[in-house]
Amino acid sequence: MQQTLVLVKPDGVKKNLIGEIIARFERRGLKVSALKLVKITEEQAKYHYAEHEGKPFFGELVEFITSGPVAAMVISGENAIKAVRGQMGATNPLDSVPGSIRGDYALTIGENIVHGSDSEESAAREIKNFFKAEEIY
Ligand code: RTP
Ligand code: MG
Repeated sequence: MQQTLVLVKPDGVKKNLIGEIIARFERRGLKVSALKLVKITEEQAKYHYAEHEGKPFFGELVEFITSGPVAAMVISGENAIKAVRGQMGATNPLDSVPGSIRGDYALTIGENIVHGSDSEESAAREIKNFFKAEEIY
C-alpha cells in the first residue's frame, strides 16, 4: 500500500478536468483518501517544488501553481506512486503517449494539468504540505 499526492493544477481545474482525472485513477482501482480545493500560497509552492529551486523555470513554476485553485488529493493503492505517474504521462506533454492524462489534455511543459509525487520520500513530504493526518482516510 502506498500513498501519493496528486494535484490537478490550475490549468486542469480551469478546463473542468477534476472529475475526469479522478475517474481515471478510480477506474484503475486506486482510492481517493483525501481531497480538497485549495489556492496554494507562495510559501507552500516553494516547499512543494523545493527540488527545482535555482532552476531557470522555478519562478514561472511557482507563479503558475499559485495562479488559481488546485484540486489536491491523496491517492492510495498498491504501487500508487508509479501507477499514478504512468497515468499522468511524461513531464513534456509532447512526449506523453495518447491515453495518458498529459498526452490527452496538454501541449506545453509549463501547463501540464497534473502533478504526482515521484518517490515515497517526496510523497510523505508533499502530503504533509497539504493535509493533516486526520484529513486522510
Ligand atoms: P510535477 O512535479 O509537476 O508532477 O512534474 P514532473 O515530476 O513530471 O516534472 P518535474 O521535473 O518535477 O518538474 C516540475 C514541473 O516543472 C515544469 N518544468 N518546466 N521548462 C522546463 O524545462 C521545465 N521543466 C519542468 C513542468 O511544469 C513540470 O511539471
Ligand atoms: Mg516532479
